[in-house]
Amino acid sequence: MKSKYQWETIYRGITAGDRVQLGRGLSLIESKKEADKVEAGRLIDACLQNTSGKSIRVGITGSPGSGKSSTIECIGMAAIERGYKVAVLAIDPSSSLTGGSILGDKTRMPQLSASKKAFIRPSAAGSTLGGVASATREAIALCEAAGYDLIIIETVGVGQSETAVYHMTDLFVFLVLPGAGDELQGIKRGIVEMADLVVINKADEERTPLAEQSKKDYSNALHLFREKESGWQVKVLTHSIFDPKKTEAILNEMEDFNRFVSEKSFKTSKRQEQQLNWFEELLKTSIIDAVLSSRKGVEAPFDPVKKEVAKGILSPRSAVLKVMERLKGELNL
Ligand SMILES: Nc1nc2c(ncn2[C@@H]2O[C@H](COP(=O)(O)OP(=O)(O)O)[C@@H](O)[C@H]2O)c(=O)[nH]1
Ligand SMILES: [Mg+2]
Repeated sequence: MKSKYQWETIYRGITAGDRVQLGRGLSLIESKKEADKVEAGRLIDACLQNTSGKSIRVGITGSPGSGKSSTIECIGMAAIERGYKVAVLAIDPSSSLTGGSILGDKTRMPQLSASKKAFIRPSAAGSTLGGVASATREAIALCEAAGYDLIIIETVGVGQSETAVYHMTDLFVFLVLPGAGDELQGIKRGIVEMADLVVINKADEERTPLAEQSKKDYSNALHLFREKESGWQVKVLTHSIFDPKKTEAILNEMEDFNRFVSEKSFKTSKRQEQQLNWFEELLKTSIIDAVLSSRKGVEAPFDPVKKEVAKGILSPRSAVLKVMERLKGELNL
């Protein structure tokens, strides 16, 4: 079966700024059809040649309801004022598992949705977080080839998607609510440690004093964390979607960060590392798939081993040794 997509046409459209072709390109990279996968690969290779070192890739995480989408609307519109083209992508593994995708978030971004300088795409479909993350990385490449130079990725689901987004962005923002200091302990502490910028959102009305207190608490706590490899000093800012000055301050901080990591070439080296990790992750899942998944009517190469493991004849440890021995032999490793 031939693919109904033609990568060169899509690529030409994307680089000419044609949003319809960008949308088609994104559908192509998510397609599960074998014929499409070849076209998709060519398209991504071509787009990767075109990704811009100038772009800023921003990941935004925070609990549901903390105001991520609303804040992205503010930052995005302010960035457009400064001449950026803004792409907003979402990662939501929970919705892709059930087959749905977050469209509701678009309603939180009415101005961006209407702007010709912005492109909003709900979460990629996929059956695993790894799959969704990989599709999102490819989406970043397509958007950059289309000239979008501020790419914002919102984590929608909870859990591991934060780490996935951290590994595909230059700048990681953690959005918290006033008074919610729990983040400084337990599992959330790991996310605070990943952050390049902490934003206390909804710093308005009766929450204003509490937001200022939280800002102090976070700033103090951050001093105790290990310094960033790049030497970047993580700041804590307050924000309210009703205060454009605060939005401007966030955008300034993002631009400062971008200058800082660009000058010291940390941005390039981090991106190269991320590319390699992405490759290794994909390779791992492909190898696992090839080894473990059964094909229709045909026994997968290691099905007999699996059966022995299930029955308790072989321990998982011995089974892995056996599989690896065979793989190494066949691959000459
Ligand atoms: N007062 C106030 N409400 C906000 C602010 N930012 C977001 N909200 C509200 O918080 C709710 C959740 O926002 P949303 O952007 O959907 O959060 P998300 O789930 O993190 O994307 C919405 O009702 C927003 O209007 C803010 O700065 N101040
Ligand atoms: Mg949202």
